[in-house]
Amino acid sequence: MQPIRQQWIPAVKTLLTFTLIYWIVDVALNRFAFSNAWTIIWPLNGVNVALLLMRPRASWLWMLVGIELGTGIGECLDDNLVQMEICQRLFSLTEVVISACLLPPFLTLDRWLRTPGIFMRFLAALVLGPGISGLMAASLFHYTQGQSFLLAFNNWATADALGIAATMPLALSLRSAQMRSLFQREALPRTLGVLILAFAGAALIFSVSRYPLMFLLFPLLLLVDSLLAFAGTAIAVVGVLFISVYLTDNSLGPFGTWPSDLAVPRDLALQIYFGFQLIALFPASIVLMERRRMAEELHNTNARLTVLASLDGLTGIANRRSFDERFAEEWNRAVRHRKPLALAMIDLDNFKQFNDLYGHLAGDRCLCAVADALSRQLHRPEDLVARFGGEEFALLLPHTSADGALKVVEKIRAAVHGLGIDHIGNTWNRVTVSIGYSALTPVTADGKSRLIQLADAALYHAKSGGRNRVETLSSTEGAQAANDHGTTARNRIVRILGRGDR
Ligand code: GH3
Ligand code: MG
Ligand code: MG
Repeated sequence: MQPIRQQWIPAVKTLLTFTLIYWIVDVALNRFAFSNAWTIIWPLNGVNVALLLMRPRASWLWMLVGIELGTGIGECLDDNLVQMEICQRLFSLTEVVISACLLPPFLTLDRWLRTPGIFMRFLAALVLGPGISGLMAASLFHYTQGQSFLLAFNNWATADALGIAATMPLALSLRSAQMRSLFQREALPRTLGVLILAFAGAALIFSVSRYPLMFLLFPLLLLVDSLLAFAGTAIAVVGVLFISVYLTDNSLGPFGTWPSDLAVPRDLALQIYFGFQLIALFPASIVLMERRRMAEELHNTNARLTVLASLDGLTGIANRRSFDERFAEEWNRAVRHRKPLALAMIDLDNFKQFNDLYGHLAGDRCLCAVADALSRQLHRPEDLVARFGGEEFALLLPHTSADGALKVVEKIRAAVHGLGIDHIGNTWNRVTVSIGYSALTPVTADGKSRLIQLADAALYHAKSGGRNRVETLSSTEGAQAANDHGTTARNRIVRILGRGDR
């Protein structure tokens, strides 16, 4: 009992919902819209195809029955014969099913538009669905009412094909991310502005008959596409089509004043004209969308590459290249603002031995852990820690005096010690770092290497002083060291200052 109820209740719900909605829509369209113009465009089947594409095939049956029942009731209330209406509903149902079967199922708009062969499938859906049901309808009207077969076919098939070409893209776009982005608060004025432009252009094109403005429609729709993408164009197309049908139906514009003695009648001329515009617009819209997507992808890839190129491959922190760039920037900023800049060189103690004892892979893991510990000690966004090379790291602290730098580097030294990574080849039996730092207020654009030399010399000091310690060297000490060749410590500094790579 339970499974049967579970199957039937949703089916009946679907049936009743669609019947009610389509009944109301059909009555509303017949009452309030242009009742004579349905032979030019029949908009509902495009929506129906879109609804089917959005739902699994298993649920199609009850939706279709609801759709055709609701529309049928609406049409019968409009004085149509019941038997004729039943036949027309069956033809309409055939059309919708054929078109929906020819098109890919809809999950997201972008994916749907990027289905291989989508343009050919769109074209086939436009031609075969309305074409086959048009043949059926034309036979019915020809044999029961004596209508001209060609006229009856045209009234049915071209109006439906135009409806599918215009309303299906809109119905598919309604819940897309593209559509949402068009109506976000920041984008809304632009979206409305472009749509108003399109509608005003359409009103002009289809109300003026003195000048041939019809050739302006395609460039206008392409412009809308380049500004509002597929979803925005889908809105514009439906609006423009309704404006054109309304004005033509009121005998205005190039089609409204169409000479009645021509071989091609007015409505067919408008349908052919619009049909070709829409068929040409569809692939153009896809090409523009792909172009936008590729430009976006390229931009994202470039951004990713820029980030990758600035990071150290092993530790994931900034590499030497980004250190050099940031150092130059911060140096120049410090010159402009007359602010101090501090630099620290951090070197792992006896790290060669660590590798010898534990292997290079363990050495790599240790470098990563140390890099992580260093990063966690920095709290200002402008501070930077980078892998300078090998087992050396550089720390850049803008707007920081020597006193401030001391606090940071001491925290760093303690943090690495606190990691507690075993290193029996080191005096403390764990991994430690020695740090040399220096701070100065730069006055000229050149002289960056001076700060590196001072920090490097101080690092040498820390090493010779026993390791796992921090040392500094002020600018004057550095200058004295360069002039004085007396003491061994200062000789070492001179040796470092002389190292070509710094
Ligand atoms: P000191 O305390 O004087 O700095 O001694 P040290 O052994 O750390 O210094 P030295 O310059 O003699 O050796 C540095 C070692 O760092 C050499 C190399 O084995 C190791 N090293 C450098 N880069 C890497 C790396 O990327 N991975 C690993 N595992 N080891 C590295
Ligand atoms: Mg070293
Ligand atoms: Mg070392």
